[in-house]
Amino acid sequence: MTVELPDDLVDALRTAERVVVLTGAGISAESGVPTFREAQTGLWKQYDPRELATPQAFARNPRLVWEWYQWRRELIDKAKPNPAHYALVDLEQYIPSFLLVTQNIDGFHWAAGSRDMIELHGNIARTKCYDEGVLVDTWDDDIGVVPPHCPHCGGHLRPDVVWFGEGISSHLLDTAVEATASSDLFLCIGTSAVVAPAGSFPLVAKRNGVRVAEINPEQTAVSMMADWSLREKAAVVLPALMQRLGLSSNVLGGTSEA
Ligand code: BV8
Repeated sequence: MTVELPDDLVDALRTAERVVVLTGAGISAESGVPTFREAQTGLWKQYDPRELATPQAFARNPRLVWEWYQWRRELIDKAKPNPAHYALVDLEQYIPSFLLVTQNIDGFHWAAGSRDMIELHGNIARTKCYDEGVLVDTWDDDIGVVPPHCPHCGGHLRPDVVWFGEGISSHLLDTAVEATASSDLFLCIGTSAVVAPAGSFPLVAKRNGVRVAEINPEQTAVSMMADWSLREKAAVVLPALMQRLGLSSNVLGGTSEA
């Protein structure tokens, strides 16, 4: 599929020294993982993710929230990174100073090979004790105890993700904001930008005179402020951008589902 790429965006990428990329659920859409906007399926159809991804929901019904994350883990385990994830690995190797900030908890960027990255909202593959906050790798998986209990203190285990209403590590936040403010170019990919504080990063870029490119099939609040707004899927645009830059090694390793 051919896609129109603005020459000045390609030139900006060619000459950029420092690039920051923000990704959201949309970059994993072509891996088959539903975004937060899309209606959930099956049993979970009746729930709004933002109602389940909260400490209050877990306090009210820990079993329901734990099982929702188990369902999502199974979805993610069956899926894999797509060409958009691999294209960002190419870009990381091409740009002198690069930082990927993802809102996603699916681990696909790391699996694709990204390393200069921040998982702002945690990672669904990690589990921690709700009470102690420490990561837990193994626990008694005796059937019927859902959520499982922490082997140290007996409290509930929970996914190591940031729920709505929970704070984000100030170190990660400061790193993301400082990198954004001092970058030459900010790419905003597959996010509705409605969730704070990540959704405000494009504005941080603009306020610091950094040009912003958005890749999203739909218009978002970022679209009006973006210097380029590419209304297209990430797994189509990113590989095409990399090929214009003469980079396409990793992309061939990606899936061909785009
Ligand atoms: C914080 C982990 C300080 C969990 C996530 C009132 C009370 C309390 C809090 C608030 C409040 N009002 C605002 C807040 C702050 C709150 C917030 O933003 N709420 C929202 C609902 C308004 N934020 C927080 O609480 C954050 N912490 O602010 O701390 C604080 C503390 C206490 C009280 C106040 C403030 C923590 C936020 C982290 C939440 N955890 N994930 C989990 O996943 O289970 S966020 C979660 O939702 C996802 O990780 C994801 O990041 C986010 C959804 O956003 P997107 O990634 O953009 O996904 P979405 O589906 O929305 O959009 C997908 C886009 O992709 C679409 O635009 C679509 O067009 C596009 N797309 C589709 N296909 C493609 C594509 N693009 C490209 N290619 C394609 N093929």
